Amino acid sequence: MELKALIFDVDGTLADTERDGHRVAFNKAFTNAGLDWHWSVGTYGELLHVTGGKERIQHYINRYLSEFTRDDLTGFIAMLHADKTRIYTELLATGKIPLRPGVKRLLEDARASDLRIAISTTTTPANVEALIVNTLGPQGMHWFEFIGAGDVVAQKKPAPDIYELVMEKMGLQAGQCLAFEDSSNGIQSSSGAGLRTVITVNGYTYEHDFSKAVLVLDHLGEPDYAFTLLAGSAVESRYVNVELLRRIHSDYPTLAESVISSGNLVSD
Ligand code: XBP
Ligand code: MG
Repeated sequence: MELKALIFDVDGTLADTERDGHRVAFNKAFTNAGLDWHWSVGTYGELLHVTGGKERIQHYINRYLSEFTRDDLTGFIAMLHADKTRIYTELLATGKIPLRPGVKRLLEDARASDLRIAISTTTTPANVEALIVNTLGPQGMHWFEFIGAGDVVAQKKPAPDIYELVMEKMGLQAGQCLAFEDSSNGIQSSSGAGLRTVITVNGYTYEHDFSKAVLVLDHLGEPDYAFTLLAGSAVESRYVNVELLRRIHSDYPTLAESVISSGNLVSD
């Protein structure tokens, strides 16, 4: 199948948002609510295995604060999380968190090559908009054909729901897309939806299991700032562009296609 679309995760993939963005915003929201909770860089790394901010707070209470009670705990968590979202989007507006190397260039290359682009993330829609607007400008919102974000699916990553929703909205099959992820939860979600996945690791995820990835890199690279290949074959490339992605796409069968071909059916 021909490559038609690139589907990007946001946190950790488009930008390194977790340690100095989300974590900081969670901590400020806790302080604003009069709580003495503090998520250190290390603690936050452990908490990241639970995707979704509200789910992460709930998990933290269950795991570390079994005595903590509120009449309406769900409402309390929602209030904390709304404040965290406000703080986080204000933080992004300061421009302190840039896109990762190669991201803007690859998005522009995809647009110039008529590849469709979309987003698949567990983060809150307002956070996605704040990142895009503050890095690509307001017109950046039009670059993405569909933004699948937050509570729109029954189960967040590592479930495949959000990738399945994005493909459904775009009228595409897994064999026509490539996913970009940074974490174990992310690749479980994308590969669970049958997608080939390119990984760019970060400080929180470099030791995760990426055995299902078609390519594992430290970042997407730029012509004057080569990526380091961690797994997979990038041949002589120094940076990820559409030409390389088309080659990768044709070299690797998706899960769905390999099942079809092992049943002796030919896929296009
Ligand atoms: C990202 C997340 C998000 C953010 C917080 O995962 O886990 O929960 O940390 O976002 P992924 P919210 O990159 O795999 O999508 O607080 O808005 O939920
Ligand atoms: Mg991510």
